[in-house]
Amino acid sequence: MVMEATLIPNPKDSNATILLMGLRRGGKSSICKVVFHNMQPLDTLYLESTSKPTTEQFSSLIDLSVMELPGQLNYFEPNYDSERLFSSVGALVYVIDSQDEYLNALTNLSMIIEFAYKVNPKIHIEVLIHKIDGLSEDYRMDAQRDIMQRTGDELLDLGLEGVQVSFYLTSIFDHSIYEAFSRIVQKLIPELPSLENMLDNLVQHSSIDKVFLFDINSKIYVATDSSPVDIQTYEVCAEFIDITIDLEDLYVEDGTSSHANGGGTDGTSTSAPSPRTPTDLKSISHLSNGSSLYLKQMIRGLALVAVIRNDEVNNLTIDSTVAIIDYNVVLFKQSLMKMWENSRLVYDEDQ
Ligand SMILES: Nc1nc2c(ncn2[C@@H]2O[C@H](COP(=O)(O)OP(=O)(O)OP(=O)(O)O)[C@@H](O)[C@H]2O)c(=O)[nH]1
Ligand SMILES: [Mg+2]
Repeated sequence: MVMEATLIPNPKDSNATILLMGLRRGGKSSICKVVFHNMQPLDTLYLESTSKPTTEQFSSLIDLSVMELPGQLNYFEPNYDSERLFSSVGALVYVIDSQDEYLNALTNLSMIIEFAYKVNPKIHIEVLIHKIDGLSEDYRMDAQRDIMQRTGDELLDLGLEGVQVSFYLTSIFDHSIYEAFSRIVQKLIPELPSLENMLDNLVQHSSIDKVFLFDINSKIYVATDSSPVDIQTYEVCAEFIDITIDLEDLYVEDGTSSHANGGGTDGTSTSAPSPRTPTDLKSISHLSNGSSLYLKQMIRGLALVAVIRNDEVNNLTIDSTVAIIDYNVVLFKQSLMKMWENSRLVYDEDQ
């Protein structure tokens, strides 16, 4: 399929654009590098201040653009077309440095919300209370309460009390930034309700405690079943992706890979430095607490990762449990492919 590149954003793609804003040194570039380029958090220390708007494209279940508007820019000067910009984005992510004096940031934030909301009432407004690694547990809660309260007051003054704003406590030094970005990206995926339904279905028919649909490269989850997300479970599942890929790499020879465990199909791998995209990753690992981790690659750089419980209640051996899950996961993958083709079709017809 041939995709035409155009300079003007296609309005149909528009809600897959995320705009990152916030004062200087807040952490916008760092977030981008860590989440989407696997940069080590400590290496962000050496990042230079961004001097002009920068856009990066990421392809996952949906094609995503992330655009950083540097803190040193004044978007409201007349020669900057903020109106067009805001009308074409799906989410505004505002980064607040919680280790710094944040009152200026809050004034800036409400000014931006007022403008963005006027131009684009459907925009999702997401606030990251960032760099919380430097704050004590108590202080985090206080900062969050204070920031939410003040933002609410400012919006009330502006007559914008109906505007929905979501807040997240984040840091690039732990998984909180991935968790926040997962939730933000999910709001931009039109197929989310069907995906969640499909995952709930899978959980109901297999001995699965929790299942995520991960973007392999970024470790963002684009969907999960409707049971609550526990950050530790998320961490274990995200790390399982890395372990699986590392193991896979060990077994790569001369451009063909034979799989470390599970699976059976041979995948092809491209040579070294470019990020490898194996085609049929699969792996299972049994944990000491009796449960197991299950990973299977899906379409478009996605992997399904599930926590399987020890199903002694139903007298199932782990092998038969896995056989059932294998079967259901194949069905899930087929539905996913069908759903994806259908959404492409609609998209193409509309062109
Ligand atoms: N402690 C801590 N420091 C962070 C975190 N995220 C980013 N930083 C640091 O914050 C500093 C500034 O980060 P940048 O990503 O350059 O900030 P920016 O928002 O892109 O700044 P401008 O481009 O000037 O608008 C860097 O030294 C990062 O290492 C975090 O979660 N915790
Ligand atoms: Mg920057």
